[in-house]
Amino acid sequence: MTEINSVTTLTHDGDVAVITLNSPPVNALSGNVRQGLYDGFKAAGASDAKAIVLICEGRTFIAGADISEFGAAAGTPTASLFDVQDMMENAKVPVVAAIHGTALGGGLEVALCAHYRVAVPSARLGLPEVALGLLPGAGGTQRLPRVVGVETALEMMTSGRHVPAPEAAKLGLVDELAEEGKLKEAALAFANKCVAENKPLVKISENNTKLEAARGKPEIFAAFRKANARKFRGFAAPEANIKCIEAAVNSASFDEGLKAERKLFGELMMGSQSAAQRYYFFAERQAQKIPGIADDIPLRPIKKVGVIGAGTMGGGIAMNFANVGIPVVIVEQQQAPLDKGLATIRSNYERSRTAKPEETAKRISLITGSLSMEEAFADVDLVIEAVFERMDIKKDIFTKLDAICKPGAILATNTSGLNIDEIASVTKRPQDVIGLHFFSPANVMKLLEIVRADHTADDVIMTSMKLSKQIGKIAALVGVCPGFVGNRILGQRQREAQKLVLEGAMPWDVDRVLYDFGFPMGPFAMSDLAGLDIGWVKEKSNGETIRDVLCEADRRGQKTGAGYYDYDENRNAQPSAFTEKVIHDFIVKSGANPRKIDDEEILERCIYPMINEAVKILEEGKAIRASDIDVVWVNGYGWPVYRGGPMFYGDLIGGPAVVLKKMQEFEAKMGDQFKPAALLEKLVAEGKKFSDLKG
Ligand code: 3H9
Repeated sequence: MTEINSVTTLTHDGDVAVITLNSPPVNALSGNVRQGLYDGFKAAGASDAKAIVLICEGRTFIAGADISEFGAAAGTPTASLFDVQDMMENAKVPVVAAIHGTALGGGLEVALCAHYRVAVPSARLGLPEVALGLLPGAGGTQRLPRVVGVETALEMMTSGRHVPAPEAAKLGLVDELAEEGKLKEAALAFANKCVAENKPLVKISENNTKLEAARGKPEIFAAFRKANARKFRGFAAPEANIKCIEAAVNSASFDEGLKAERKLFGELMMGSQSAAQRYYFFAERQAQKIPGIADDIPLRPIKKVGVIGAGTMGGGIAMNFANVGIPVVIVEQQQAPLDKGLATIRSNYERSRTAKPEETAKRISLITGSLSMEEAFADVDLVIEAVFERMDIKKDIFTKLDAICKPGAILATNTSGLNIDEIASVTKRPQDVIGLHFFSPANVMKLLEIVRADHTADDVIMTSMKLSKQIGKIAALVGVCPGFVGNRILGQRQREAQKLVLEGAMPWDVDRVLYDFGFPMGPFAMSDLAGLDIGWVKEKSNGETIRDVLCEADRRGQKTGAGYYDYDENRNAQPSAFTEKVIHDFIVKSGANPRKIDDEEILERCIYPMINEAVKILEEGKAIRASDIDVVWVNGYGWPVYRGGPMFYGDLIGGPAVVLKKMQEFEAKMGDQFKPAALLEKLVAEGKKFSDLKG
């Protein structure tokens, strides 16, 4: 065995040279890895090997370029990725990439420079750069369509989807599927076969057949853009990816296409969107790390889950666990709501069709119902209460759970704002009590706020964090305070949106500004969708608010064909003269003069107080770090990921000094609600950024 460098070895197995990469955690293409590959291929090429296999150790094949190197100061000069690819593609003997885990981004781009690819069925291949606000910058945009065709390349590159190896084999990306656990043997056998059969050294860059099929057909691209316009709205990277594939089709040569790719890659890399998306990639992973709790702390096994409440929330929560094979028992007080809840779960599964019918049936069978907490919860490892938001009811439930559940069971509440310390206080085991705040619909929404109460044990927190990953959620650990992190910040935006309307802006002006910022919809459109009558009581309504008047006129949102907006039969929204008059009358009645409010003020009034509130949350220790706040807002509230989250955005627009100045200006004009956080002033005094709040 020759040690090429600290992450690369070269061995020989008969006629085959084997280059093995081992750079945990994911064999990303750091300078060291690139140099190891370059030197490894050089040494293998200089040996008398008749074929070369590239294989990786650890959990995965190369998962891409090393994202942490992007934008960082250049270190010691090393071989570039292009040098490595050149060496592979132009090797004089067949090169076989042996793929397990994931071959992503630059990893797949390396594999596409091998002459052949062998993969285990569990492997996944893809070009997910779009999710980082980028495009494949190492020839992937030119090679992928040459293998899979233009339409598939468009879909793969703009979605970033990780394609399972069996599908990749059908697409021509993988030449042979190996038996699971026998990758090396299969790759060696394939390499020997190449030698024995004198197989050609396939260079993808030289095969234009699939591109020619799309030449002179601009309608392919036009149709793709049109079909995905909504999905791509606001993002720069999908369009740049499409342009690269167009360049592949229309360029006179591979190299000319590569030049277009280089140029567009550089533009994206320098832009703020990719900076935000790359930041966000690490933010999500950082959120899993809890200072003061070891990552390898022994976890509590969660083999069975109980849920209290078969409503929309309880049902959605239960589905998350059944989806990963964990049995769930739901308890309700009455048979009728239990039956209704279970029926809703069944129909949700049948409607969503995300799994094969037999898998769907299995998931449904994992969710059972009961009318008795005593019977259902004696052996559960985790119970999640999802009932009506009333402290007395919750306390009653937790008193019972304390008596029923086995020692060590985690007792969780899904409250979206009640004091969890108070709930825990009725039990003799407050260390086992935690908040698991799911967002509605709980089987769909990615965010999970994990709420640490005063006495919550470390292993309960870590078990919840790991469990959230298992059920496909993105979690952030927050502290007990009204609204926790997400809703507390939302409260600021909602308040300002309402106030702006009472000063002269129309709901559709506010909505448009926030929509253009990148939110999926503004607060008034959102109210119409959810129903204006949530929490509205007809008998008590006395026209005190705009909402009261709209509901009294039976304008209760989309479901009644009117709310803040008028809706046609296809639920298309139109500004409403009725609403405009209601607002006008309110302003006149208050004795104020409506004023023209420009878009800039709308945005600043909605966004700056959110940033200020986030800083207050950090000041009070209710979130660990600034980036956790961004994880909450991107995942749970539709903050556009290409703007990173409220904290990243705060730095992008000039940092704490700019936000402080604006808050002071608003405070002087409009009072206490805009009082700057003390920590905001401290950050400015110390010349720090929001991103410096790292916990
Ligand atoms: C690219 O390739 C550009 C090229 O086209 C052109 C170049 C010229 N770099 O997610 P996990 C870390 S762009 C650096 O928790 P999993 C991650 O931060 C890249 N670090 O594990 C974490 O660190 P820590 C295209 C990376 O099993 C640890 O590895 N590729 C990278 O749930 C474990 O990660 C991608 O976009 C990286 N590329 O999922 C793939 N990847 O433990 C990005 C991971 O300190 N990666 N880390 O927190 C992924 O999608 C997932 O990490 C993967 C594993 C599916 C691989």
